[in-house]
Order: sequence, then structure tokens, then C-alpha cells
Amino acid sequence: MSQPRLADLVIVANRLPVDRVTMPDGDSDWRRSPGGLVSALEPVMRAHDGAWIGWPGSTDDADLEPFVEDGLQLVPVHLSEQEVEEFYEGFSNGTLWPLYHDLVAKPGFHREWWDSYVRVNQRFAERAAEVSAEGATVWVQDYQLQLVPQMLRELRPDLRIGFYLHIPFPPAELFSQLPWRRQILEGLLGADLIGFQLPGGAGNFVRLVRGRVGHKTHRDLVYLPDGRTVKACAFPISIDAAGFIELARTPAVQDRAKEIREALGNPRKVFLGIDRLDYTKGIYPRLRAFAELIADGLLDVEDVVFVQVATPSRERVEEYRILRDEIDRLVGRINGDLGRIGRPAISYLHSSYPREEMAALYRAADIMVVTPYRDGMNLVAKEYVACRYDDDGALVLSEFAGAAHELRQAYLVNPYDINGMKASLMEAYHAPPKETTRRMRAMRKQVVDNDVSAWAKSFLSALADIRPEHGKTVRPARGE
Ligand code: GDG
Repeated sequence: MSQPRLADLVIVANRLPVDRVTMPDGDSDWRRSPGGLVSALEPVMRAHDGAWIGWPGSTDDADLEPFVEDGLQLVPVHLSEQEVEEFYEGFSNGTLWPLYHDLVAKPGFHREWWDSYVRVNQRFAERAAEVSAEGATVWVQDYQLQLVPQMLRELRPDLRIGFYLHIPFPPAELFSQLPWRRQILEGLLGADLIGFQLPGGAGNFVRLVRGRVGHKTHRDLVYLPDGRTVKACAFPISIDAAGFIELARTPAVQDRAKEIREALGNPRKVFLGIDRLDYTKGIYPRLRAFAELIADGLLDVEDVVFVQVATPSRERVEEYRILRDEIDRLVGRINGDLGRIGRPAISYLHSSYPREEMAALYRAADIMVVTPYRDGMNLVAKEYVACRYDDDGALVLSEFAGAAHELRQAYLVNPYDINGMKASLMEAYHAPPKETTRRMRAMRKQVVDNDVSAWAKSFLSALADIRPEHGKTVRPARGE
């Protein structure tokens, strides 16, 4: 394999920030995926000659060499079909995902999945070791790669290593079910700084390290026997707020928002849900609550509609197939029972859309409904808030989403409490404009003041501060 240039900043994530697209002439090319992580890290990546290590998303790319796309240096890690099944769909999404989300579904514990997780993490660590310059900063992302920090430290003790977990970190009572709990904790402790969405996750981690690994801890610090100190604290992630506001203000998006409302029959109020079709997102109870309000006669399909976008996700994992069938059946039953000609109660879209269409949907919706059973943050809630540049609209938000800790002025709900959700949906529906404006203004200030670039800067500068004696520091340059 050809050697890429050595980089001072290396991002290690399960996926590369690009998708393969097939051109009209049949050739294939790469297109940048629109995620907030890429836009947040792009300026700092450019300033520090950064590299991004990740899986290109298909198993056909075994011989793919490192390449440069749109100025970003990308280093592919190959996964075989079996590794996709065991490491990605298996251990990552069939074991860790449900375990870290309050056991909303039952995790599978399979030794061959774990073996594959170890092997793939080792491969990522080796790639990171190869492309990092002396004293470089390496930032490992998310639950698929929790062993990489320690594996990488063994290969390259000179590196400064950060880790960020995008999903919740569970309490000891749940985490302790994991047969490989100690290996995961030790894997993470290879990092100098471990970032979580919320202080609660950081606290869970430190308590577990004290109890299960036996290291000394004090507040957010862990003291290792080799003299290293590891810091574990919260860095709530955010969105490219300015980018969303700019997009929402474009005439094309505004026109499209009008068009969407017209296509829906110009209802008095549009309710909206946008989620990956995932069992953690609480799509089922939210649609039930809305349907009951119609059945109770408190809402009328002549006045309201619920638009639910469910982006296809992890479709080869059994639980996700079951969920899809459940939601299909529920929507069919609700529309069959409660809809009228040209007036379905729920307009259900199982599809993904370009960013412009997402912004138009956010602009078209009067009430955004985000009701996960458990969610690390939930960026959809923040995107909706950013797009409401005239301070109107209401957000109904689960108290179990990380975002609820910042968006205190949302209508907060417990997704397990259908009656409570019905009451909050009605409160948001009847709220006078003065009230919704007051709430939205406060939430918008929160999102605009704490955007994703502030998140990346604060993580990287905390990482630079931990081992100041250590080689070059990667600090975002001013004005980025
Ligand atoms: C994980 C954690 C944490 C969705 N459908 C389309 C589309 N999206 C975009 C949204 C949003 C993102 O995907 C989803 O982010 P969420 O935060 O809502 O949820 P997860 O995917 O579960 O993300 C979560 C996050 O990581 C970041 O740390 O907040 O808690 O679970 O940006 O806009 N984008 C486009 N078309 C779609 O159809 N273009």
C-alpha cells in the first residue's frame, strides 16, 4: 500500500467522510458526505495537514489506496463482508448500540463478534500509527473504535490521543453485563482525553474505572499506574448553525417550504419528525400519541398532519427490519382508521433527502417532535432550532435526549408516558406566538453560541492542555 504524507492531525472514524457515487457515464466517484463532523473539522484539518482514516462503506474496495478528495487526505481501511457482519452490524450495532442506549433492545453477546471487533480495531490503530507524524494529535471517534486508543498508544507512545463518544455512556449496572467490559475500559484509557456528550456519561465512566479496573480517580481525572493522567469530561456536540441558517434563508428553501405546506393541503399546523429509522428514536410512541389526539377529537385531520421522515438505516440488522414493519403497520392502521380522502393523519416517508429538503421541512413545520428513549445528543432538534430564524415554531423534546440539557425551553416529554406526551403536544399546539417566540429565541441563542466548531475547538484545546510538554500542540488557528 502506498504511504500517505505524515499528518499532524489524524481523525479516526468508522466511516470516511465521503460516499461512492455512480456518475451518469457509469464511472464512480466520491462525494463528501454532508455530516456536521466533517464541516467542523475541515478548517482545522486543512490548517494542520490532517488525514482522515475510515472505512469507505463497501467491501469491494480492498485495494483502495489513500487518496485526496476536495483537499482532504483520506486513508481507507478495508472491511471484509464477514467483518461488516461481525464487527459493524454485530458487535457495534447489535451489542454496543443497544447496551449503551439503556437496553432499549436486547444486546447480543457473541464471542466471534468480539473477536472481529478486536481485529478491526487493531487494523484502524495500525493505519493511524502509520500516517501520524511524530507527536501528532489523533482524535478517535465513537463506539465502533473504543479499543483503538490503547492499541495505538502501544504502537506510538509519542502521540497525543483523544477519543469522543457520540452516544451515551451507560451506568455501571448496564455496562457491567458486557463480558468484555474491562477490555473496553482499558481500551479507552489509552487516550489522554475522553469526551462524552454529557457529564453523566463521563461520571459513569470514571466510576466504572475506579470500581472495575481499580485505578485511582479524582473528579474527572484517572491516575494510571504508569504515571499518565486521563481526563474524562463532557463536550456536548452541536451543528454548523451558521450553515443551516444560511441554507434556510435561501429563496429556494423558502419556496420549497411553501410548496411542501401546499402539497399537504395547507393545514393549520404541521407536526414533523425526522429520524434515522432506529428503535432508540421513539417514533412509535410519538405517532401513537398523535393518533390518540385525533381519535379523542382534540385534533382534526382537516387542520393538522404529522410528517414523519424515517431515513433508512442498518437494514440488514434484524431489529431494524422488525422496527420497520412495526412502523409500517402502525402508520397504515392510523391512516386507515383516522384519515379522510386527501387527508392522511400521518404523511410517512421512508427515504433520505438532500440537506436543502431537510431545511425546507424544518421551515415548513410548526411543531418539531423529537422523542427518543435515549439519545447521545440529537442533532435534528438543534437543526430545527437553527432554521427557525424568525423565532417561531415549537420543539417537543424528550428529556432523555442529550439536547434536553441545553434546550431547556423545549416542551420536554417522557416518551414512555403517552398521556404526558399528548398533553405536551397539545400545549405546543395551543401555545400563543408570544410564548413560542420566547422559548425559541432562548434556544436559538444556545445553538448559535455553541456550534460545532466551538465544540471541536474546545475538545482539541483541552487535549492540547493535557500534555503540554508533548511535542507540537494542535490548536485551531484564530478565525477558523
Ligand atoms: C449519533 C447519536 C448524536 C437524517 N436524515 C437525513 C439526514 N439526517 C441527518 C440529520 C442529522 C443527522 O443525520 C442525525 O443526527 P442525530 O443526532 O439526530 O442522530 P444519530 O444519527 O443517531 O447520531 C446522536 C450524533 O451521533 C452526533 O454526535 O447527536 O445522539 O445517536 O444531522 O440532519 N441528512 C440528510 N438527509 C436525510 O434524509 N441530508
